[in-house]
Amino acid sequence: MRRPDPSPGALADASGLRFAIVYSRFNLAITEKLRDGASAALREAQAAASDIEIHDVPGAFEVPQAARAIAETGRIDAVVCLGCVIRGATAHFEYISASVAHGIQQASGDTGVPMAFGVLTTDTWEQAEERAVDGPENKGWEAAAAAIEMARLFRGLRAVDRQGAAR
Ligand code: INI
Repeated sequence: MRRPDPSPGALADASGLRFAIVYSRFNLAITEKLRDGASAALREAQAAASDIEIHDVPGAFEVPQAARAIAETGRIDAVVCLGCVIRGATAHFEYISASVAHGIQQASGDTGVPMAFGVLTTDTWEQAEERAVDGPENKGWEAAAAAIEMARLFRGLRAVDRQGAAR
C-alpha cells in the first residue's frame, strides 16, 4: 500500500544544521510573519539559535541575489527564501514572480546549497494573510520544513561521497 505523503509542515531533526533565512521588506506585514514562521519551525526542529542567521532585503527581486551570496560563503546548509508579491499591487507581477523563482532555482543549482521557496505570489492581500498565519500552515514554516529535509539529504549525500572517496 502506498505510504501517505508527509504533511507539508512536518519537521525533521535540524540539530547541528546551519540555516539562513532571507526575507524581503516589501509587504513587510506579511513577510515578517513568514520570517517568524520559518524561525519558529527551525527552532521547533532543534536548530540552535546561533545556527540561524536572518537577513532582510528590499524586495522579492533581491532575495535570490542575497541567497546566492550567503550560500557562497560556505557556512550554511540551506537557505529559506521568503517574500510576498501581490498581483493587484504591481504591474510587473509576472516579471518579479518568475525571476524570483528562477533566480532561486539557479542560485541553488549553481552553489549546491538547497534553497526553499517561500515567496508568496497571490492575487490579493487577503490570500497572502491566509498563508502567513501562526503554525504549520504558515508558508514560511512550510519552506523551513523543506529546507531542513533538503539540508539533511545533502549532508547525507556528502557523507556517502566521503566514504566512497576513502575506499
Ligand atoms: N517586491 C516585492 O517583494 N513584492 C511586490 O509585490 C513588489 N511590487 O509590487 O512591485 C515588489 N517590488 C520591488 C522589487 O522586488 C525590487 O525590490 C525593486 O524592483 C528593486 O529592484
